[in-house]
Amino acid sequence: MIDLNEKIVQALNDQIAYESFASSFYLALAYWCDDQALEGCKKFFLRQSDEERMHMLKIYEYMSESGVLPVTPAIEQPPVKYNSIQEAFNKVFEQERKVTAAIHNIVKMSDELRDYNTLNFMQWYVEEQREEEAAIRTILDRIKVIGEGGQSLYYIDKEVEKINDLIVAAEGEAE
Ligand code: OFO
Repeated sequence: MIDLNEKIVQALNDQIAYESFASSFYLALAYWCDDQALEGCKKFFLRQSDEERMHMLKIYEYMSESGVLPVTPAIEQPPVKYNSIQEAFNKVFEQERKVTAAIHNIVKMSDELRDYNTLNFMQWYVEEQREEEAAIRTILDRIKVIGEGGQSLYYIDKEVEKINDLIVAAEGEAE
């Protein structure tokens, strides 16, 4: 059993809430995409929703292994509708930037408190966020290149599906 500082326990519980919200946020996005007939984007967001749940569960396990009872957060209502796919991905980027900032904050705190277990545990999240932000940046760049012509939504959806397939393949190789 590891002793966790109270501030770290609070920050980890907050992180559980952020990951839980991220999972619901992506689930809501997946079904907004379904409603817009954007099947590629739906796949991307469904996979992302599952990943965020897994991020959340990893923190439960870490806390539990450290002898701390994790707090299951209340469910916050994510947005239901967007005006465009561009707007949706911009919101996704904003959301991930917030999560990255929270993760970096735990890293900084654990370093200051010389909690090397938490510092080590959080490294995985630092890398995961870097990868997620990079994927979303790529999508936002493709959306810009494709522009707003007649069939742009069709091409955006295909591009997002391709990026999703690459992520799934890379995850398969990493296992
Ligand atoms: Fe993308 O939020 Fe988890 O870590």
